[in-house]
Amino acid sequence: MAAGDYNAVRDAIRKIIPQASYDDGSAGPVLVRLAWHASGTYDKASGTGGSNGATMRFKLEAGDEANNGLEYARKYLDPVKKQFPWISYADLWTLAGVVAIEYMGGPKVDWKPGRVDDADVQYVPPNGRLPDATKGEDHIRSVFYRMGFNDQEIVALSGAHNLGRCHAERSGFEGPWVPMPTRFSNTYFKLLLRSQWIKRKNSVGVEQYTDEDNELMMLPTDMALVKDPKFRAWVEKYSDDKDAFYRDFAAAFGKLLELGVVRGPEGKAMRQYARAKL
Ligand code: DDH
Repeated sequence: MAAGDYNAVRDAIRKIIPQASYDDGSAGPVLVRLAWHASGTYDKASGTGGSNGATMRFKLEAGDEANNGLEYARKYLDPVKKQFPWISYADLWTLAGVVAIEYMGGPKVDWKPGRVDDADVQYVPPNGRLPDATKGEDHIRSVFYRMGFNDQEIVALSGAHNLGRCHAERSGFEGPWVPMPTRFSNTYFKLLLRSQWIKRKNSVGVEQYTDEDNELMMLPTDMALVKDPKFRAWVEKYSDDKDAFYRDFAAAFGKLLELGVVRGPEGKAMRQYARAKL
């Protein structure tokens, strides 16, 4: 297989998405979360964090409790890496998110290769940069503004909770947000606005919001999106206008994967050692 044949890599990723013995028969959602957590450590002010360097290869970052469960995503991608040893982990993890979104019926997200795995353990960003689901709108803003996102982009990105589920043993929360968690859609926004959400303790004693039947859930941070008037305006927009959501999600997710990726003239990412060193 020719080095640089990203279409062949995309095909191989599509093949590992159906996983009969895993969540809802699909590795798609956890692959999306891997791409997001690999990128969402970015800090605009210092230029540190982000997908370049694939620092989640190191225990120090993989062990951040926010990353619990992402070992499944990395494990599913191992055979793809073996098949295409020339692709960097940083490119593979981000590309897998993009392929999974499209596979599950979501929009096409622009993706560019060129990330490198040159970072060593000293480039691991501090634990705790990813959002904490027990918190509210101020916390959400401080985390996403740090990356360089605005309110509209925050809500668009949050629409990824149309996919997948929470696992008590990973995050303390449990259950899916929507009835079809392996189909990309704007149902999450519709449910946020239309359902009666009841605060309840789940099976491990953690407070979350559930529907009347206790089948679907919302995190405290999800509820903050309807409580805060500025966020809520975007939730209403994306609930009514699926095309706008798909377009804005694709733009914001594409931007997320590029955070901190500084490319040289040939498109290959360069680590800005002086700035990035923590
Ligand atoms: Fe999320 N997310 N997320 N999320 N997320 C969880 C699962 C998934 C927060 C907390 C959690 C985004 C934003 C936030 C996905 C994608 C994205 C879980 C459950 C928690 C907790 C983990 C587990 O138990 O396995 C919080 C807080 C925020 C926030 O914005 C404040 C964003 C921006 C994305 C994105 O992809 C752009 C996906 C997909 C999942 C489902 C994973 C799975 O295994 O299924």
